[in-house]
Amino acid sequence: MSDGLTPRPEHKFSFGLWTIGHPGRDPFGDATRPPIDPVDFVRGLAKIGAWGVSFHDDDLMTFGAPESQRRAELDRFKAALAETGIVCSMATTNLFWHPMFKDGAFTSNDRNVRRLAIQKVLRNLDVAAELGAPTYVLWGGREGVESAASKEPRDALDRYKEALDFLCGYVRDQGYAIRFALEPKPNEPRGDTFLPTIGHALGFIQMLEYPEMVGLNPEVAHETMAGLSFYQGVAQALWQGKLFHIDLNDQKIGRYDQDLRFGSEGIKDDFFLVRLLEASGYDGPRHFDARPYRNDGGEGIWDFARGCMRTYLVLAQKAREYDLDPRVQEAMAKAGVPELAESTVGRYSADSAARLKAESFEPDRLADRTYGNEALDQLVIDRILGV
Ligand code: DIG
Ligand code: MN
Ligand code: MN
Repeated sequence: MSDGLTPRPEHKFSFGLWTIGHPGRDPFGDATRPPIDPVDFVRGLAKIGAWGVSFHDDDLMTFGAPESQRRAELDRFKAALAETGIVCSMATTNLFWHPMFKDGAFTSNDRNVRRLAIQKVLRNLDVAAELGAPTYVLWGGREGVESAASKEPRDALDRYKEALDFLCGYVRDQGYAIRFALEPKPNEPRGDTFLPTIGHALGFIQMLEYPEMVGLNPEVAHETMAGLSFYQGVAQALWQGKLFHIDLNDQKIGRYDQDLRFGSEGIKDDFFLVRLLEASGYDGPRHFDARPYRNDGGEGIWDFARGCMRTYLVLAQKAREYDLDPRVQEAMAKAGVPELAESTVGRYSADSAARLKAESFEPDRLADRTYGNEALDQLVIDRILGV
C-alpha cells in the first residue's frame, strides 16, 4: 500500500539531463562520475516514478557534429521517450559552456557571438517543438560583467530585449505552442549577472514586445544566493501569472550555487514553497535542477533523485496536515490572516474618499493589538519536526 510518498507521474516530477548524471566537475576538480547516456537517463527516470525530462541542446546532440549524427542522437532519445512514457517537459540552450560565450551570449560585445547565440536558440526551438516541450528556459548565465567598464547596461538590456522579441517572433511565426521562461541568477559564473532576481526579470518582461509569451523559471538556489526568500519571490511570480516553470533544489545562503538536493537545507522556506505550489493550482512541472554531492556515485545519484521527490511529497503531506490542524486555523485567525484577504477600500470613488477622510480611528487601541505570531510559527516548527 502506497504511503503517499511514492513518486508517480501525476506528481509531475522532472529532471534535467545535466542533473542526476552531473559528472561532478567543479572549479577545483575534475569529473568524479561517468556521464549517463540520455536513453539510460530516461529509463532511470521511469524506474523511480518521475514524469518528465528536460535538456540543453548540447546535453542531447553533440555540439558541432554533422546533422546526420545529431538527428540520430535525437531520434534515439525520442524512442526512449516513447518507450517509457516520460515526457519532454522543458528545453533550453547551452549558451554558457563554449568559450565563445565568455563575454556573454545575447549580450556579448561581439555581434557575431550574439547572432550565433540567437541562431542556436532558433535551432533548438525546432527540436523543442518536435519533442512537444511547452516551455523554453533562458538562463543568461554568461549575460553579465566582471568590470562595469566593459558593458553599458542599457545597451545590454536593449540586446537582451532584441533577442527575446526576435525569438518570440519566431515562435509565433512557426505557430509553436511554446512559452519562454527566464531564469534569474545574481552572479556566477559572471561577477554580476543581468536580470539577477525574480523582481528584475518581472520588470524586464513588461518591456518586451510580447510580454504574454515570457514568464519565469525561478530557482531556489539563485534567489537564496541573493539573500532573498525564494518563497516570497515565487508568490509574486504566481500573483503576476508568470510562474511558467520552476527549478527546485536547495542552497545555503552566502555560498556559491550549490544546486543541492531539494529539501536538504532551507526546510522552512521549502515547506511554505511546497504548500504554496500545491495550494496555488500551479500545474507545471516540479522540475529539479540539482546535482548529487560530488563524492557520491553509483546508486547514490539515484538516491539523490529519489530524495528530491520524497522530500517534496513529505512537505506536501505536512502542509496538508498543517492546514487541517484546528490549532493552526485558530492561530491564523488570531494573527488576522483571513483579514488580509478582505479589501481595504475597494475601487476609488470621491464619496468613499470623503467618508474615509471623515472616519475616526483609535491608534492606541490599534497599537495594543497582538498577533500571536510566536504561537503560530511554533505550530509550523512542530509540524515540520513531526511533533
Ligand atoms: C542553471 O541553474 C540553469 C541551467 O542549468 C539551465 O540553463 C537552467 C534550466 O533549468 N538552469
Ligand atoms: Mn543553480
Ligand atoms: Mn536552474
